[in-house]
Amino acid sequence: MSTNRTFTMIKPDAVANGHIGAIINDITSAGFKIIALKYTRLTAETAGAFYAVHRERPFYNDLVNFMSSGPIVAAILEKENAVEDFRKLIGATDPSKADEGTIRRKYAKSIDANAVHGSDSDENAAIEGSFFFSAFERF
Ligand code: IDP
Repeated sequence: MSTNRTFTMIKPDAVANGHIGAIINDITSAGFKIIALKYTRLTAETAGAFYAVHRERPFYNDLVNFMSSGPIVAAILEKENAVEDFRKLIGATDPSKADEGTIRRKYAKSIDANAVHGSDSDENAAIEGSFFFSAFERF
């Protein structure tokens, strides 16, 4: 994946609360192009593998349970400066600390159920995009 791409998930809380359309609209309105898009569901095993980097964190088990609790939407997005600009668009991890107008501020209720994921580096964007999409799906 080139460096002008990032990876996102619309998390189970935002899917369950009916925010898929509004969140995709916010993303495309901010200038991101959708390269790949998938409605799917993580198991405890695949969520655990996706978040393996957080294995030692105290919230790891809760995070894995939450992320496998319902369907999600996974997407690869393209824009100049994608990783940094997307982190700005979603806002801080804790929605109560996220700036007004950010996706987490608008659609998230708590630090764990925080509506969206956004890759934190170009390297992780490539790894995470490949986790969900084959080379054939992310041209
Ligand atoms: P990020 O998603 O903003 O990059 P990370 O620190 O990488 O934040 O954490 C990954 C995910 O783990 C968060 O999006 C959130 O769902 C969950 N998380 C982070 N910190 C906490 C916490 O203190 N309690 C519960 N869940 C947390």
